[in-house]
Amino acid sequence: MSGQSGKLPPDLVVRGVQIFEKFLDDAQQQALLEDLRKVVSAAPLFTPITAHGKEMSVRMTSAGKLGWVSGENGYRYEATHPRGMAWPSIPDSVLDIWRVVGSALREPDCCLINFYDATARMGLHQDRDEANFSWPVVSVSLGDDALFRIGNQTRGGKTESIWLRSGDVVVMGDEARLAYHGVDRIKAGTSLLLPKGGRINLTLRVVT
Ligand SMILES: O=C(O)CCC(=O)C(=O)O
Repeated sequence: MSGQSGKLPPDLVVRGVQIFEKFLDDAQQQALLEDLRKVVSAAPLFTPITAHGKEMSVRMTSAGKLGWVSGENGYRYEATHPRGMAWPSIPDSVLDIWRVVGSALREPDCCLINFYDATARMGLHQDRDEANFSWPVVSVSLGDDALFRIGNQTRGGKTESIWLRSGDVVVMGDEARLAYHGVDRIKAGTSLLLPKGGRINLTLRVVT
């Protein structure tokens, strides 16, 4: 079964990863940002700690039934924020994106919100803490440009990189669902969306 609706053709496909360029126009990005501000005020950003005890350079929080957390007990989904409260609901403006490029059959359980300042990055990894890889992962970029690296289904080998810009949406499904991916760098000052600069990435996943 493929969770993808497959209705809208992507602008670019790199190793099976679909890229919808400027999927969100400026007004939609601004509206999304307003919704995310409410999420972050209810569930503040925190600095995750890796399984090796190091601070990650991104700050993060989540919306949805489950949120992604990390620490010495490993990487996992939890029903509550590290401070104990339930995660806020995923805003409709976010779910609308999922319904068009992800799946109309089921909603995501988790919307992970990553905030990158100009020095933050994310190492190459697979998204594999979910139960069923037939559902796609959908990711949304807001703010400064990010150099996004796409690898293979297994660690190592050649990789390809593309710049993701504010309003771009990426879908990793089917053969690309378990592709290694990461963010090598943020190009500061490339977007005016976030008043203090930086980049927000939303990652939508079906977890259970
Ligand atoms: O920031 C991005 O574009 C990718 C984020 C990501 O890979 C993740 O949260 O697992």
